[in-house]
Amino acid sequence: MKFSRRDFIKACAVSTALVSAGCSSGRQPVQSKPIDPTKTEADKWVKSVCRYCGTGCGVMIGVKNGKVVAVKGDPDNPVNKGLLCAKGYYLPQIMTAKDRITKPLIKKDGKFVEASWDEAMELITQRFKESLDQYGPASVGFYGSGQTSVDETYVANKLWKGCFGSNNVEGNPRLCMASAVAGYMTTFGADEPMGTYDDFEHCDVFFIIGSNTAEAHPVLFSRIVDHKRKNPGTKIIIADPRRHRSHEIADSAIPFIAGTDLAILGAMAYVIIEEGFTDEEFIKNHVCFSDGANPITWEDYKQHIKESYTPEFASAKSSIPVQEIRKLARDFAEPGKNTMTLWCMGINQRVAGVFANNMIHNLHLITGKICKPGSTTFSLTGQPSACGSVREVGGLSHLLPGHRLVANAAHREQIAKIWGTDPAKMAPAPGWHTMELFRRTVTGDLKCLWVMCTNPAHSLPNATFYHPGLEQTFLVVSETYHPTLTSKYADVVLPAALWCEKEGVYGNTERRTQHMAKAIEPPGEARPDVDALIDFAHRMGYGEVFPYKSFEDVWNEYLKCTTGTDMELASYAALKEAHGIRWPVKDHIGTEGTGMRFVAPDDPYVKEGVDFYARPNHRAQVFARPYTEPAEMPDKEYPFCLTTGRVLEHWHTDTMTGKCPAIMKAVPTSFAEFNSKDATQLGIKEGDIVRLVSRRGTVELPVKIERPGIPRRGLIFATWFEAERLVNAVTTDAVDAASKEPEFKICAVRVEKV
Ligand SMILES: Nc1nc2c(c(=O)[nH]1)N[C@H]1C(S)=C(S)[C@@H](COP(=O)(O)OP(=O)(O)OC[C@H]3O[C@@H](n4cnc5c(=O)[nH]c(N)nc54)[C@H](O)[C@@H]3O)O[C@H]1N2
Ligand SMILES: Nc1nc2c(c(=O)[nH]1)N[C@H]1C(S)=C(S)[C@@H](COP(=O)(O)OP(=O)(O)OC[C@H]3O[C@@H](n4cnc5c(=O)[nH]c(N)nc54)[C@H](O)[C@@H]3O)O[C@H]1N2
Ligand code: SF4
Ligand SMILES: [Mo]
Repeated sequence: MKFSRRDFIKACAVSTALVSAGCSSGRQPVQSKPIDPTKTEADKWVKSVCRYCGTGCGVMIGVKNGKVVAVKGDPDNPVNKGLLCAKGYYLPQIMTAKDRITKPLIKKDGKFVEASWDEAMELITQRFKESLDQYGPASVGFYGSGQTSVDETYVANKLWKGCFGSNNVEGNPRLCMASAVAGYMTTFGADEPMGTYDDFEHCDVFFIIGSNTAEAHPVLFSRIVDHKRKNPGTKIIIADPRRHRSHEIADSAIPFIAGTDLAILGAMAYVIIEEGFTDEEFIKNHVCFSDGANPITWEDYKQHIKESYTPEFASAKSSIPVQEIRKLARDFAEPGKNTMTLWCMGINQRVAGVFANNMIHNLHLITGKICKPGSTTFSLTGQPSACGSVREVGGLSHLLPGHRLVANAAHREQIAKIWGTDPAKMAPAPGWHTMELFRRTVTGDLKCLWVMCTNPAHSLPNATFYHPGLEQTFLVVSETYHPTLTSKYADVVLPAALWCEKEGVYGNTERRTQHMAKAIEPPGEARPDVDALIDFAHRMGYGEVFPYKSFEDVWNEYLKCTTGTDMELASYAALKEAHGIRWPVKDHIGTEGTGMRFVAPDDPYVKEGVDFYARPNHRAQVFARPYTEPAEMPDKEYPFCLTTGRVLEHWHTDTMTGKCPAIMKAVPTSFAEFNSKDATQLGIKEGDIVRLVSRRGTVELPVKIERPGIPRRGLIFATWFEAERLVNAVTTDAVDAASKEPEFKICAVRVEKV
């Protein structure tokens, strides 16, 4: 008998949350009991954090005879209170996979041969030195990840920006959270959500747009489900062009045409203004208005909305009837109710991603549904430490640690002082953003690139265009497995210690910084990534400013970068003890940290009431943003819209979840999911193979019809975890002008039968 995805989820599902919320049985995404594959009692349990998503579930790692034998939810962690999803429970299986690399590899005559660490590091050092001498600082880059530990990005950032004078430090959060960062920065003057998961339990209306929370943030979804079960009046509205698992608890669905969000969000503002749902007092005290370049008035903004976003216009663009748009706005703005908006990649991975983020914040600001428990704008972060290790550490080409900017001379001075480096060495101009960095591998301007904890040959949009660049660049890949699509292009592959084989710190979506203890030894000669970076710094002649003997040493230096900033972090001792602490910590010593930001008494920087202190005038900005189309909409030649995304079981490029037999049985291959009417019209059926063709490339995928989700007509949903079926050969690398985040969520394709 074939083991189906349904069987898999059934087998994992112990939680009653979804069932009691009235959802169909057998599709529960979370479990409350550990699966212990070996049924062996562990010798010891080590406190840590799940390796995967930005939810940041606390885990207890069971160790026996130096091996991880089980993982269970940490009952004392307030994030998940003991729950985990299937990916969390199967973590032990990723540790021992056959393709773990245990020795450095060097490519000689096109073939990988094993080498000593010394030989590998000497080669890297020689090539970087040559490049810096001949071509200058911009010729060397670092491409990191929201899955590294804080110390790893911190050390790389310091070496590149502080010592080499190169701001070409980027990471995969550019593909993911950049639009959310730019949205928070422009609207509130400060990055990261101001609310926390605690808001879920106070919320009356959840507006979920462009997030498949049930599959991508399953444990958070279970908290929402639980809350709704206890408070049946809780409304859940899901706006998404594809019906997915999260819809099982939805009270209403807004299945608009992909790419037309701005019309919906703008028309919601229209109805809110027209029907008098605005909070004039809040606006008067805490809000200002901008057209993107200059300040405007509340009246100007209202005029802009009136002219640009009538419900009729939105209806024509999105296909949602005017009355439904009006109802959506009324539900969102209902007086006396607390409203939260949750969003993820459906909003961020768009060429209008920053505008969409601003327009979500706008709705909360003009209705005053913000800065109250259960009323907030809450962008869901994808990776476990995109916030902690990249946004906070400053691991992007325009950032410095502690929410500072490379373009700010005072910020450069402050950081150079802590680093013990020469501020004059630091470049004032931001480096190349991710897509530009990889484009420069193709043009040959970037000579050396170090890739750590990410798989860009697989995960970049329009990926095959960049493969020749990876081939010709001197490429160092720090990886746990080999081969991956990226490591194949490497000149040197460095074997990395994985997750609990090293100590570390992650920072999750709700500003919670969490310590992860080392539980076991890495296999063979694999080393923590940070060790390789510190070794490299010494070989490059900067040993004096990299004197660290322990993880704690790195943390203590980084801590100085956060002191006195809006993101003051906790001491190392406190982190080791706690089940996560939310910044800013400041006076909240010995507690869980700050709950809601910008509000007294939670936020230690606010004396009274609400204060958007991160903006010079202490007011959040409402932006008048023009309607903007995606870069590529369907046309005669490419009549379908392709969107790409996730399933619960798999993680990104599948290097880890692909090691779990039960997961592979449940979801063995990437697939293209069709609306049944489109399938009939195309003459294709379940299981057929189709070729998706875009202006950039092709991919062949097996067809699924209206499962696991239901895309609206004209939309195809494809998963992209499989290396053999490279969906990113098809996607577009068009980017948002401000955030430089690519539009993974929308491109035009045609369908060919194979
Ligand atoms: N199981 C699992 N969980 C994960 C991950 C994983 O790989 N696997 N990865 C993590 C990471 S890094 C991330 S970034 C998150 C991503 O989490 P999500 O963003 O929730 O997941 P996706 O499936 O990428 O896309 C979300 C939704 O965007 C919708 N969408 C497509 N086009 C549009 C549009 O035009 N407008 C709107 N509003 N929506 C649209 C899709 O229909 C889809 O339902 O997941 C995190 N969690
Ligand atoms: N089509 C399409 N493409 C997308 C997206 C989409 O929605 N659609 N989403 C984008 C988003 S939001 C994201 S975040 C990216 C993610 O894309 P990637 O970051 O490229 O994907 P991962 O598979 O998470 O890659 C992590 C790599 O690090 C390795 N690894 C694991 N642990 C360690 C470690 O401790 N050290 C080292 N050195 N290596 C380690 C893993 O084996 C794996 O190869 O993909 C983007 N690409
Ligand atoms: S919800 Fe995310 S953090 Fe929690 S167990 Fe699942 S993958 Fe891990
Ligand atoms: Mo992501």
